Amino acid sequence: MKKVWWKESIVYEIYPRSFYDSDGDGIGDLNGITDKLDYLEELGVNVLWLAPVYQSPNDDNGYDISDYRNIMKEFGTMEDFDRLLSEAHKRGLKIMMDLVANHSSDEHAWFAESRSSRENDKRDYYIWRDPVDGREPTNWGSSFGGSAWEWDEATGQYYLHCFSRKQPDLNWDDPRVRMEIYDIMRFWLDKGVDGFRMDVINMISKPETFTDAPYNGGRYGSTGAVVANGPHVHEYLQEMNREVLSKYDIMTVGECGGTVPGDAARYANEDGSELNMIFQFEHVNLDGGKYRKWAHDPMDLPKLKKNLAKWQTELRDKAWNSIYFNNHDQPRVVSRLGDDSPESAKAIALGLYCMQGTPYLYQGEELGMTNYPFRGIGDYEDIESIGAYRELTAAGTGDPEEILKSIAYKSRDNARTPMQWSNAPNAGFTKAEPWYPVNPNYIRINAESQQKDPESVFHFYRKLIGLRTKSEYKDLLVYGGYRLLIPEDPAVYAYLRVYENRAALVIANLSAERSHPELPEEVKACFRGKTAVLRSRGTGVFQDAELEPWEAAVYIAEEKTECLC
Ligand code: TEU
Repeated sequence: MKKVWWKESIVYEIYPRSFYDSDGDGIGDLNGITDKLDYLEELGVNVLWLAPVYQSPNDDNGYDISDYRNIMKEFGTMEDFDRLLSEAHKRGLKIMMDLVANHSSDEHAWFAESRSSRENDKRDYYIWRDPVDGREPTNWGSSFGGSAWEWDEATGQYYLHCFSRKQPDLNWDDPRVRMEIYDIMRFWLDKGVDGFRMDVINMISKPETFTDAPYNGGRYGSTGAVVANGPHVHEYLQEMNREVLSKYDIMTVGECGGTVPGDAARYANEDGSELNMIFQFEHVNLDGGKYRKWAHDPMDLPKLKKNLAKWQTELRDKAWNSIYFNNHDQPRVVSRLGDDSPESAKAIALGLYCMQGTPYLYQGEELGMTNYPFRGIGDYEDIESIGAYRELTAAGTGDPEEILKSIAYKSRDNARTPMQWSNAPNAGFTKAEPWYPVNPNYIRINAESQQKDPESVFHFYRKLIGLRTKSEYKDLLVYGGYRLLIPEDPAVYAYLRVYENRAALVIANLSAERSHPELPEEVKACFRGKTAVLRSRGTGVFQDAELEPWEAAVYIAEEKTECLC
């Protein structure tokens, strides 16, 4: 397996709107990120993924871009961006931008031209279709509720928008569109940007013919089922790689919902002809229910462990994994897999981030920031949550209280509350009225108090990151093999990592109860008496004893490990 810097990196996603407000308008900004680079350097991450910072009307908080070559006014200026990039590089921090190329904003100049007339030269930059039997061309639903088709009276056709009606899908089958996107990528890479996270990149190649999609509990067909992994997606990514990516030493990760390991082995293959890695969604969809993600059932740990193990083993030597449970679209993992306690935050982190693959942290995860205490639909800002409530209640099949409970548990707004810097008003995020409410638990959960507390979640993450990036066990944790242990245990996630003569036992009690896992004899023999190189709590010496609630540890062995392979 080739060794390379992006496999050995730890990525930290920043949602700029909620990170730090330096100019007192209640909205996070680029200078605010620059002001916090020392904090990120102390944490030990080495790549910063910026959620979109381009000009946008913010219908979907920046994922609707109206000008790909200019900075969103609320976030600052291009000079502010250049300063952030320069200051990050001075600290050895790389910057990864968020490329949103499946769709633009309807306020982009391209769409203004495309919609102006059927004969306009840019008409085919987007996807227009005639009505079928006087209505939408297919039954496809938007991810944000309603139909994926919007009627345009002026030209008598519908345009496709897999997301909001203000996010028209670009037509990647038109080579001019592809060349426009490649030019935009070169613009940012020539400024020194270190890579791209690519938004829903496996949706860019639409099917040759548009037919109805299967229903999945909603009023509309499931668009993802017919649009993901389209007929030309690999052709287009290989072209992007030849035209742009292969010419720079950068990192790329494609957001690819609806993929299985076989797909990832193509998108993120080791021969480097497409992307470095992908975000797949199987593990974060396991606790879905009748309404897809909108459920609040607890995660079934044996199901989760087997799914994680499947990706660890089936990509081995074929493609590279990303490891995540948090981002700007996911609820807080300490509320989803833990019990909001700092102990559970540490145990989850150790269990997740000792696996093979590049870890992706999300702002505030390193503090154990939790879900927000929503009171009702009026508390939400996210277009997806509001759309889901409208869609689910309109369908008339669910109890509104149950629906609200599910939305509270899974809403993307849980991840978008302002970063909690201190116990000052508004958690030190802003001196103005914040664009979105701060989680009231900031008094207890904030960076300033945790930086002073060596036992805090922050310092646990810092030590865990150091284990993967600076310690003598770096190659073991980055490149080592993986073997799942005790798959049926309902509470404990345990696995081995093996590299040359070294082995690591990673064991995490992901429950609030004491637990006594039945590890295989050969494993116990190999690690008995070893002292943990990192532990969340407990004695730190491996013995065949009960684990405390949320006890997690990493043990290393360097002899008799051959029996573990
Ligand atoms: O998300 C893709 C997507 O499918 C989202 O609906 C996401 O997977 C879902 O919310 C998780 O349950 C990307 C961006 O990450 C998201 O923020 C954007 O809203 C979306 O694309 C459109 O650009």
